[in-house]
Amino acid sequence: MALQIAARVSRIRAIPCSTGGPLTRVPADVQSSGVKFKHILTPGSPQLGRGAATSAPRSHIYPDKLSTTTTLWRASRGSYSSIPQVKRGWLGTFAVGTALGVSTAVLVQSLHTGAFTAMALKVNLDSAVGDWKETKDFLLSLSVKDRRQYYRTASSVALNEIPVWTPTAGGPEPSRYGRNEKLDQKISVHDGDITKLEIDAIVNAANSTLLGGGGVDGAIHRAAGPMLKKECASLNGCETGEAKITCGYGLPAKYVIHTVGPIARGGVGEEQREALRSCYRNSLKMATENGARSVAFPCISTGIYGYPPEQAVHEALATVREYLDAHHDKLDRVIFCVFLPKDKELYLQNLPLYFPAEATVKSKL
Ligand code: AR6
Repeated sequence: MALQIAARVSRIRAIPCSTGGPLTRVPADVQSSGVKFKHILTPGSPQLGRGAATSAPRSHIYPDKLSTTTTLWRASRGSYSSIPQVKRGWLGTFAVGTALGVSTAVLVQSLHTGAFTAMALKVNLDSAVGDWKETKDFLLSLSVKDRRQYYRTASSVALNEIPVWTPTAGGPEPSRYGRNEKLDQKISVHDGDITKLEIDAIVNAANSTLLGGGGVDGAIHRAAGPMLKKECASLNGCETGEAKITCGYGLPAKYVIHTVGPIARGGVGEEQREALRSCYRNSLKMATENGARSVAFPCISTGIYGYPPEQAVHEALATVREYLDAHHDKLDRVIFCVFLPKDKELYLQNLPLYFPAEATVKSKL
């Protein structure tokens, strides 16, 4: 089959080029199928200039530079737009397939890839117009490299740029946990904007409507673009302590895990403590159930919801430590993303209590 295609493609190449225009090199039967090979950039197509790894070949793609198989493969990766507009693209794929004597299986495959190429042309993460499910399926099918061209931010921070925790001596208080060097390698404290992290999942400190708000929630929705709210609207809200997952859309993070922290303006009791622990536990569970191996948390509830940060840090660290003890094989990294200098200080001060330098208890790993 590959040989058949190669033979047909070489027939295309063998036609003398009389006028120099790209389509003059394509035989009449292929031209009449409606297939154009020239790259088409439509409004809402991914921005050029970003995602250097995939943007270079985006213009002037002619058949004499691509074999049919690589055209289909590239289309299936969603990275190149070498097949034309939505309607003509699918019909064209059929017509070319027939002309080339390609099997039904390949035609079905090419229809699928044609659909994804059409999707690549349609994706506009600045607009709320369009089907969030299609957009989500498309974005989740891409590799990180291919997804970069859809980021709505000019700067992002990759996982390998975030250092892991190096245990320090800590204060006089003894740790209840043992030294576990493998777990230390899975912990980071990062100060900065969570919306910039190019990791599998970031956690959102949302409210029970899941329809956006202020603080980190507002920042995540602004950075992801309006499709995020459309998907959130389909989730029927979220209870305090629970977690729900969506696509990250225009964010460098693949997923957003939305959790609702307890409101603690009236003080912290066991109910608030347990709810905050549930936020961390359920978010990690949601991550592992969806194959997300790197997760970043903001300091849930410690802003608008008024949970004292010096108390919240203990619930966060204890829950993550216990989850990692039980599920160390399912996660590569948990990042505490701190936004305020005092939160960074709190995490660095308290991490030795939960991820200590000394082996006081025998490691389970
Ligand atoms: N990156 C990382 N952390 C951030 C960012 C950011 N871009 N922006 C703020 N923070 P808050 P809550 C930190 O108020 O207390 C919303 O309206 C911030 O410094 O965002 O759980 C929701 O819709 C603080 O440490 O969340 C809810 O109605 C932490 O994020 C309500 O606020 C959490 O502060 C939730 O309140």
